[in-house]
Amino acid sequence: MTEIIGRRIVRPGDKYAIAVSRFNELVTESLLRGARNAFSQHGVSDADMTVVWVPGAFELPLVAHTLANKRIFAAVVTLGAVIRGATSHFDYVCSSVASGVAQASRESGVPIVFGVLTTDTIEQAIERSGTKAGNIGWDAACNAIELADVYSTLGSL
Ligand code: INI
Repeated sequence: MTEIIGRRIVRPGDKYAIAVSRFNELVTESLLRGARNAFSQHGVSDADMTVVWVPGAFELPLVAHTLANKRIFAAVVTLGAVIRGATSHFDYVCSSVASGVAQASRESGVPIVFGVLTTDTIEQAIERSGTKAGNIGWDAACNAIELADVYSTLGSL
């Protein structure tokens, strides 16, 4: 029989960490709410969620890496909002966060989900943080649950 790996099942007692940046807090607060709601609705208790605030998205990779290396979280979610301004700062922050999160995940072997909005405008960010284009925080938490299940199953093959 074919073994299918990759469902969305929360194992009782699994803990999840969320690293969220304060920059553009209007947006990131909503992303955090979406992520927490998704975890709750999949059966993760408040006590099994750890939330760490950092100043900006640039700080997310190191905190995510540190959380992952604690070996107590089934997965880590990063949440942030990088919104294009008049300078090239946006590009540096975006590329650093994206590659930093990917590297942290590879180095730790723990799934770290990229829930960082990178948009041209504040309107686009608001649309993706709980209004007409969904909530990327919710999506990130669902992805974390799915990946935690995948890696746990792969580990026991
Ligand atoms: N941080 C963000 O999370 N979003 C942004 O849009 C942003 N912009 O545009 O500057 C931003 N900058 C701060 C950066 O993430 C660091 O916190 C800061 O450079 C200190 O290291």
